[in-house]
Order: sequence, then C-alpha cells, then structure tokens
Amino acid sequence: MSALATLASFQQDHLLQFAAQLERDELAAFEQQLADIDFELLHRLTKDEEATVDWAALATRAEPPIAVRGAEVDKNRDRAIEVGEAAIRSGRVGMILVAGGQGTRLGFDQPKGLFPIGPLSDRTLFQMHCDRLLAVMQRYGVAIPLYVMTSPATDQETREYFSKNDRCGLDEDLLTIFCQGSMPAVDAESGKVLMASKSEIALSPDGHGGLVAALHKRGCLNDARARGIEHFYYVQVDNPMARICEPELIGFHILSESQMTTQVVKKRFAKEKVGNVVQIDGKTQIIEYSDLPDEIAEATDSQGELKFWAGNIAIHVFQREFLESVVDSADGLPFHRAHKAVAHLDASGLLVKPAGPNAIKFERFIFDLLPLADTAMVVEADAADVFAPVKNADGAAVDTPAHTKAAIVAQHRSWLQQAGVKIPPDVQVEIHPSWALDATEVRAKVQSELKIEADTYLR
Ligand code: UD2
Repeated sequence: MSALATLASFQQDHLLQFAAQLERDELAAFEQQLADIDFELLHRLTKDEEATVDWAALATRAEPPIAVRGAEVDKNRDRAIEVGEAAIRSGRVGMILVAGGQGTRLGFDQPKGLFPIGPLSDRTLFQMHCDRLLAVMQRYGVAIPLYVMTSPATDQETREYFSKNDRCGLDEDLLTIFCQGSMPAVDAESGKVLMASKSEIALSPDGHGGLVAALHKRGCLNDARARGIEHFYYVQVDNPMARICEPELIGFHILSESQMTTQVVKKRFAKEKVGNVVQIDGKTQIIEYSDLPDEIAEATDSQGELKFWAGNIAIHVFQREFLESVVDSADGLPFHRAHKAVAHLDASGLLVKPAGPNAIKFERFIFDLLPLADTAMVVEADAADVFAPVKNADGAAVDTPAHTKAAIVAQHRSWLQQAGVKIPPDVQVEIHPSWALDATEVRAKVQSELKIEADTYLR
C-alpha cells in the first residue's frame, strides 16, 4: 500500500498536504517520522477500541497495599541495611534517573534537571543527584553506573550540560545518557495527528513507561548485565531529596526476592498529587491521582485515617532480570491520555497556539509494570526524609522550589541538631553529601570534629 493510501485508511492523509512544498531532505526526514509511527495503534487509541483501563471501576475493588510499615521497618532495618550494603559494595546495583519531562508546570524552559535547587549552593537537580551518587560510591568504594533517560525535548541540552560540567564529576565510563521514544499528539475532537510544522509531526515523550523499551533499544540492559548489575535503583529528577541507592530499600527488596519494590509515604491529604499504591485482586498496583474517584480517595478506615494512605513517590528498585523479562510485555502497558495544549498548524499552514487543552497526548507509566511482577514489595518511608519534589512555580500551594528548599534545610538542620549542634532558628543550612550523606554520618563527623577541637585544646 502506498504511504498515502495507508494514511488515508486511518483518516490521516492530511499529513501529506504540505509534502509537495518540502525540500528533498525535509521530505526524507518527514517520511522517516511517518514510518516510525504505528498508525494502527494510534487508530485504536483514538477510537477508544484499545482495551483502555476503567480506573474508576478498578478502584472500587482496591484495598490498601500490603506494605512494610513503621515498627516492622524498624525491626528489620539493620538486616536490610546489611544486605543492601553488601549488594552495593559488590557492584550489583546501578542507578536510573528519569529526566525526560519538560518543566512546563514549573515555568522553566530548559530540561528540569538543570533547575537550580540547592538552598544555599544553587546546585542543579542533576548536580544534587550526582553528588549524592558520588558520595555513595565513595562510602562503599565502588563504581556505580548512572543511566539518565532524556526525551527528544531534553536530550541535546542534557548532553551539553553534562559535557560542559565535567559530567557532574562522574567518570565517562559511568554515565550513559539515552533518549526515550515519542508518541504523536492528536486533535482531541477529530483524532487527527497534529503537525508542528510542514515537515514535522507534533510529538511528545511516550511517558516514563517508555523506559523499558528505551533501556533495551539503547543497549543499557546489555551494558548493565555485562557490568554485573542485578538491581536498578530508580528515581525521578524532580525530587532532590530522593536517597540514591539507599541500602535499606535495596535490602528489603533483596530479602523479599521482590522483582519491583516501591517506596511510599503516608499521603498528606486525600487528593495529594501522588499515585495511590493499592492492592487489587492480589496484585500491587498504582492508581494515578487523576484516575482515583474522589469518594474513594477520601475513604477512611476505622481509625479515621485515609484508607488509601500509600503515596507513590516514584522511587523504585527493579531486578534487572525482571526488566529484561518484560521488554516485550511492556509494549502492552496501557496508555494514559492527557489533555494538553499543543501548538500546531491549521489547514492553511499557519501555526496556532491554543490557550487551553486542544490535544490528547499518550503516555505509558513505569508503575504499570507493578502488576506484571510475580513478587512486588512496598516499603514505607518518612516523607520528610525522602520526598520534596519540584513541580510548580513559586507561589503555588505545594511542591514549589521554595517548599523543596525549605524541606532540604529542615532535614539538614535536624541532622545537625540530632548530633547535638545548636543552631539559631533563622540559620539556613545545606550539607554537601561529600561531607555527610545522612544523620548518622553527620553525627560521626560532628563527634570527630569535636574530638579534634578537644585534642587541640588539651595539647
Ligand atoms: C509523578 C507520578 C505520581 C507521583 C509523583 C511524585 C506518574 C505518572 N505520576 O507525577 O504518581 O509519584 O510523580 O512526584 O509518574 N518523565 C520522563 N518522561 C516522560 C514523562 C515524565 O522522563 O515522558 C519524568 C519527568 O522528568 C519527571 C518524572 O518523570 O522527573 C515525573 O513526571 P511528571 O512530572 O509528569 O509526573 P507527576 O508529577 O504528574
């Protein structure tokens, strides 16, 4: 079938309307873009024939997740840390940082990873994560490879940033930057694919669920296997408080032989914008905040606490073999639809910039892998220790740079206070991970500094 006939059969032949005006090179690149699109899949998605998930119906069968919480975490912590540390030390843990999203809500027109967030240092999100990774490597005397996922929108700037900034201190051999795939955006009413220019489709990243395909396609799974990596620690670039390769979480994951482990926090309020970790028909699953009906989100238990308390903070540990085993089935992960404003050409070839949502973007979510795991585990952490994402511009009610910086300062002040240091209330503190990674290291550092002072004094 000719390209035109194929497009016509999916009612997408408008895509060729400007083809005659293109230069040879442009036309070749445009044809390649068209060839990369699975029009049949897109047709099913837009015509709602795709087996779409009825989240509201599913949510009625949801129960709170089976999770390791509070006292149980405390009871098993030492053993988990021991096992996690052994895995890190022996080079069996790699790190994945997903950084494909654009900071649209944040009002930042560069890749989010370049956003300065260090409360006093102004270090970028990328630098904060890399500094922590370097400190973990230093602590355990091991090299840990970092895989950074970008999207077509963030790839080039991210590469330039890392190369201009000495790869944030990482050895060349330890940093892999790889790009996720794209999906076309379609007009919300007609289902027609939108054009960004006469020679380009309006594309958007295929969601962080595109990670598995991208890791496979770009050779990262093979690379990790060759390095002896058995587990990946996964975090999102927008949360600078995420621990990096935390032994405790890795330990719980390994001890339970979990294929996919998720760190959760107790939600602050019913409709908090975090995924809801639940149990449905015996499987751990996440229902995104936007998909959970209000009355279910607001349900409480006999103690008056939120029934669905477990908030996804997008910190996971994956068995490498699990990711390898789902490379094919990840193709079947459901697509979630998002109504977004997408600039596009109108029928006369003029660029239209809509004020409100006009288009549907399709995204896969990494957490939809959870029900595919034979063994999954959920471990609770304290939000004040691990979660302060940068989502919205300053002035918004939650998740702004100001909130994130305040949370980092509060954590670092409390580490010093736990070590017996007295700090006036208005003093801002930021601790670089190369000095201390956590409260225990701060205590050790403070004690050794005090000892040095005391020795000097006694001499
Ligand atoms: C995400 C989670 C939500 C909760 C919250 C915690 C999803 C769908 N929802 O909500 O459950 O855990 O985070 O902070 O994950 N990204 C890519 N490629 C993409 C899309 C996103 O790399 O195609 C990255 C992006 O750079 C960001 C992260 O994934 O670091 C989260 O994306 P988001 O901001 O769209 O997700 P959000 O905040 O709605």
